[in-house]
Amino acid sequence: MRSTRLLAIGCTLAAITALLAGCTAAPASPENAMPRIVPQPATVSAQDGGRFELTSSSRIVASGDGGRAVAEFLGERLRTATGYELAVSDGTDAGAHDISLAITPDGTSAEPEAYGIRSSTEGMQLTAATAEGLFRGAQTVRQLFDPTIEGQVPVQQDWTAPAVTIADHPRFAYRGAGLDVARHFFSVADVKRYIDDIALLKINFLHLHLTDDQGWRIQIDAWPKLTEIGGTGAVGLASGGFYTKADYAEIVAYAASRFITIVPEIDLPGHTNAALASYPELNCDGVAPAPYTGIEVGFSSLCIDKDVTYTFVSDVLRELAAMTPGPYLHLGGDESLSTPPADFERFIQRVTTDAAAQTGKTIIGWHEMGKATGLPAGTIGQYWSFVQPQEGAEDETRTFVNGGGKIIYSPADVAYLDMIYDDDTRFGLSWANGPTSVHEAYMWDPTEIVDGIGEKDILGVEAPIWTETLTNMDDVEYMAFPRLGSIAEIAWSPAPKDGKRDWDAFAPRAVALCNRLAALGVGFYHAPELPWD
Ligand code: TNX
Repeated sequence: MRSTRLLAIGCTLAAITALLAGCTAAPASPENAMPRIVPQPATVSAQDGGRFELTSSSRIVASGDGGRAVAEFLGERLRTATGYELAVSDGTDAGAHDISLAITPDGTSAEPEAYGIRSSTEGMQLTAATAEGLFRGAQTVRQLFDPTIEGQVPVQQDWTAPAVTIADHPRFAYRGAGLDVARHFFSVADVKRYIDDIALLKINFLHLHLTDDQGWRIQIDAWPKLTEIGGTGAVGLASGGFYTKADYAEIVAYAASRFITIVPEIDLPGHTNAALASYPELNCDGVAPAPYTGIEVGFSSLCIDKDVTYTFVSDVLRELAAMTPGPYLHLGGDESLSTPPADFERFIQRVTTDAAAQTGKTIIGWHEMGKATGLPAGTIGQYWSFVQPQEGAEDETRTFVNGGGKIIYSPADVAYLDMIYDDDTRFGLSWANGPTSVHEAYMWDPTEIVDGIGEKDILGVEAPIWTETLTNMDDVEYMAFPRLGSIAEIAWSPAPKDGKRDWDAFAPRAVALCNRLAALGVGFYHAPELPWD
């Protein structure tokens, strides 16, 4: 009785508001039913008819190699808030209230991450040619339901999804998030938490910045003091830490369960104070510097003319490659401001063609690596200059493409998640053209940065998060969200029509993302430019 009356008052108020606004309430149209998904799928069409409904007897029905694991993942996400059992079963006999996940090889394996969804009163069907495609599609399935479905306690409400047909695939093969575990150390549990966060946005690479002046975070058996000495500190008074090989394997495996590949970075030849402090013989003068706990960059360098430098690099890269199943090793190469330019070029050329080449991995380097000639064909450049390139950045970036490689775009003024949002942000840096709003993080396109580098030359987009000022995962999540949503959409969704990105279409979806993060217990920045509901 009471709720009917409240409903009646609510309807009357809505009618009065509509009258005052000089218009009548819009009829329910397919448009109104559009689900709010980040990143926006390639095509979504709303269908007539009723909504798909989950009930207490709904099942998740899986078929195909690897389908069951994705079904378990989805079930785990949806069980707590619904309070439903959502039993996973093998087969194809799904009913009208079941979600079916099917791997159906269709000969189009050229696009392994593509998937399709049909949802209606007849059931919800997710199909893909690979388990990976199914997993990406499962992130969309989550977002077809109200954000509260991600809640950590049971919630009493109906759980329905709009009737839609979705066909989706990524624009770029590489959609990355970067995490600096060197300035501050993040535990295995922290990294797993971030992996879960980024998986929702269909991110498929996690770049771990494992070494820097302040810390060396990965066990290397041939050089144990790297972690014994170089792993102990961090920025300021924070304590350090490092990953044993078992820890690293655990991270790699957890990421793989979310179809995310780890890209390890050993930053060379600058950003190496932690290594230099661990082994005096790596220094030109044979004297180990003190550990570093500040946040300056550009003061350290390996000794380019010593043979031991190359033994060191070769041992580190060999061990790192052996523990990394993914195709890439990142060798850094940025801000080597205290390495004389000729020495820098000689070092990069020697290391990339010898020790790194011997690992069999594809090398990624920050775009300054493009100063060196003779990079192995196919070396990938990661661009960190601005949307308006700084001097030299364009030529350096083109070097990789001229050598048959591709580019990952991480323009610092729009894609660095450690930049402050506004002047009140309580941590973060501002060197990359000041604050970076969610809007700025969204309104750019990787094809518009370096002349001559177009869609086919671009491997993808990555949003790094540097941790000079970020000490824990709450800080990291606050800086990442919702801006990582902006970046993920640039990386996954089709190129904007006529080159124009539609902020007004994105903004309500960013709000839905934040609501979902809130239900998940993930922190985010309450951006004033978003249309909060
Ligand atoms: C630049 S640009 C860096 C990092 C810092 C970051 C802080 C580049 C590849 N490196 O060393 O942590 O700025 O925003």
